[in-house]
Amino acid sequence: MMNKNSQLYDDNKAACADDGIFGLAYTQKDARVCLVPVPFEATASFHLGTLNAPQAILKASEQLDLYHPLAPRAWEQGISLLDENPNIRQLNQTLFENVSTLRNSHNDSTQTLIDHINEQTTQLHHQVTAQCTALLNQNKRVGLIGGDHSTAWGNIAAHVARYPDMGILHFDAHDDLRQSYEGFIHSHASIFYNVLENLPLKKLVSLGIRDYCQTEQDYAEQHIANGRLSRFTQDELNQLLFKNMSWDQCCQRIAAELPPEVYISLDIDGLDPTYCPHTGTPVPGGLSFQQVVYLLRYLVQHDHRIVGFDCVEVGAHEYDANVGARLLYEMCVLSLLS
Ligand SMILES: [Mn+2]
Repeated sequence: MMNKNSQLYDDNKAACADDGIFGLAYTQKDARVCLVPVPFEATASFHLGTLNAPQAILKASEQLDLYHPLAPRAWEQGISLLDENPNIRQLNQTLFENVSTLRNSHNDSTQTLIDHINEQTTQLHHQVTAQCTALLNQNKRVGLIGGDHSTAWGNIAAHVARYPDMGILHFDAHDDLRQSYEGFIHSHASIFYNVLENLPLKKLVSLGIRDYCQTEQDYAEQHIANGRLSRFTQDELNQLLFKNMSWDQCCQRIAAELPPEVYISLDIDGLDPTYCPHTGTPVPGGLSFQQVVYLLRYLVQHDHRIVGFDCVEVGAHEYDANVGARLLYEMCVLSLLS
């Protein structure tokens, strides 16, 4: 049955972000996919600006045409970007000032301030987890838009509870396996350490990794040995690709590591920074846009279901947001196929 909003949408008219993301006038109530913005990056360590990604992606989403070769009419099930919670942006500002104070100080009050930041980010995570859980309980598909990678926690925690057998496919230049970074337990560089330590996630498959430390390597080896982690570093992928393995064959190997239900955690810096020059921590030599799209489509064409996703670390510049909006749309549509 055609949704009333699909009758309002005219693909020969320029879309307007004022109507809603991708020019679609759905609300939380009538959309099957709900997108939760988390404008937060207080502990980001290099480029700033990813907290404005949800708004930048909304604006860039005007440019997309909605036809998708695997699911031309999937969008009629509805996609809606929810309103930002103004308290998150306020918290980001306050904690950002705390973090700046910390980075410039060398006295004994440091630990108290670190403890305060850790408490506040824990509360933020609880709040986002509750919001995502409530949406899943309404049978929505839930995507999260960061912010830095730490913001993904709430959506990941909600999905692991709802889909206990799911695996996570994680695109990133970094492992994000540090046990805190600069004292911040919820640093963007610690998201998957926290996931593996604190959630009963069965399988994490990380892809595109090319900037990591010895401690992360050791930690990764430990979880590769116990079967919870599969890791395709960029160097390992290059070894295959440069010696005549096709990307399709690589996708087959990656898909074989994943259970049928898959959550996508897309740190845009997994792509080559030519696609995301203003991301938080760009690293040259990453995946191409078409490799990422091909792999996502490969999964749904080979017995996998995309049950949830996040899109994080997108820089709030027009081009970065254009790339981010297109990958976000891809994940929205593919998650609607099941
Ligand atoms: Mn990351």
